[in-house]
Amino acid sequence: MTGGTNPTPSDHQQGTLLTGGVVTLAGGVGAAKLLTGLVRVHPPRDQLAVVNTADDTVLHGLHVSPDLDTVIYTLAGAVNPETGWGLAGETWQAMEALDRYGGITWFRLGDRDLATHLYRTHRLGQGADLASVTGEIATAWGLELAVVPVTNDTIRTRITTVDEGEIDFQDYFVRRRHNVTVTGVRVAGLESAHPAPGLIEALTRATRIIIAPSNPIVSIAPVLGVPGVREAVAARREAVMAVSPIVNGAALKGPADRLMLELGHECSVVGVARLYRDVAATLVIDEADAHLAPDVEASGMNCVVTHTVMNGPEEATALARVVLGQAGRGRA
Ligand code: FO1
Repeated sequence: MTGGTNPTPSDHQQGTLLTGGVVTLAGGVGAAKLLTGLVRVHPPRDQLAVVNTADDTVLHGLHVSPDLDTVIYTLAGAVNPETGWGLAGETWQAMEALDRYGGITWFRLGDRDLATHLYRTHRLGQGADLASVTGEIATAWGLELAVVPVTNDTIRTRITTVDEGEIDFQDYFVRRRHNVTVTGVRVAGLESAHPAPGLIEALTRATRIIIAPSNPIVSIAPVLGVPGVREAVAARREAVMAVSPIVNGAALKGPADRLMLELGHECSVVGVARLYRDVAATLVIDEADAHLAPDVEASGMNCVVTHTVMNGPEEATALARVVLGQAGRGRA
């Protein structure tokens, strides 16, 4: 049973037609913001967002892909501006009804957002792969930029905590509000995962590869960790520009700062440079960290200093121009 007619993604939306162009490695909210700028300054049909799926989870039997949905909803102009995830103007009647049964309500799925998870789960159950279903969802939201999961295979971030041992990522991130001490992070399923179809070719041909200002440990590391992806990105190192998610020693959103410290990394743009220097030639840092530019360069990366905090589309667009227009050294 199919119901209606499923959206037909273009070949580009399937990630197969990219003949150059811009590839962005993406987590959720920070990446989505930068992408809103990138589509304003470079043709979206010449761009591919490669999105982390290690945050994905199954709740109520439904496959939820938070980072994919955050990127799609944001680019469609439909995201909840207060949270950065979920849909604007959402209602919560299903969660209220679920509460009656004592069902899982700590991970809040809005009424309209639920339709995305119902559709995705149904299509996966029909045998479609995640990249195809993502292409259908992105097409239905009117996106021209291609959005692909890094892999069609199941990868899941597992967090080792001091008090409770290993727990699921969303258990850590949402249920415990990442307010626990972490001693380790691993991504289950990585070793046997395959890059999404067309991804390695896209990385090989890209004119520019951008590492979005996403969490380097739980968003970008799973993307780079899919076998073949890190090697393909490193082979294009000179074309790779990373944007630091750490500004003035702190993460703008989420637990990247705390995680970096707990896992033994310096929580600064220099710590970020040490994580990315093997795969990226250039690190874009915020003006607040301008004094650390020499240390970033000493660690082996070119450094571009500019305004990186994106509070709206204008700032995202300005950052996108820097990321696309300046590959060399010095200040923007
Ligand atoms: N984040 C929360 O902090 N609380 C939630 O209840 C929540 C629900 C949710 C539903 C759908 C979705 O796509 C994302 C959702 N997120 C929620 C965000 C999310 O899980 C995290 O921000 C990411 O996984 C980290 O990138």
